[in-house]
Amino acid sequence: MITFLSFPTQEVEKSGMLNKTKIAEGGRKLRKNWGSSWVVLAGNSLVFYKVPPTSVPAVWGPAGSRPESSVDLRGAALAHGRHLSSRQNVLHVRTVPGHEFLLQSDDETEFRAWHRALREVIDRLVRG
Ligand code: I3S
Repeated sequence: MITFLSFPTQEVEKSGMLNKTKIAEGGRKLRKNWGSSWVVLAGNSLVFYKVPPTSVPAVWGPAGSRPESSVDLRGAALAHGRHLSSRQNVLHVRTVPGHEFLLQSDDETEFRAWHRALREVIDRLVRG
């Protein structure tokens, strides 16, 4: 619920837990550091939260909805990341400023759903 409050005017296309690691920042390669995030795909952004909204204690209030980071998907490239990791079900996203990250799910159905949702949003953003 808190997540939805963060996107009052944008439809949430998809949200869920994914494993994530950043592999490049502004074109500069980074060492992998896999961790799990609650990921929300809405508008032209992919937004990362430390925890899913249901596990945020109510006492935290609005601070609980503060994202860890977000990514502008306009002009981004999306590909399967099989050549970049030994893990199964990895997606590779590269943004226009040269930030790159991998998203991974052990659940193949969930992986396919993320792949489809991201592809649709990125293609729609290209069409304008
Ligand atoms: O592509 P790499 O660099 O072989 O990825 C692995 C390493 O980053 C490794 O860390 P150290 O080099 O600090 O030991 C990670 O623990 C692995 O998870 C990385 O590989 P996968 O295949 O899980 O993305």
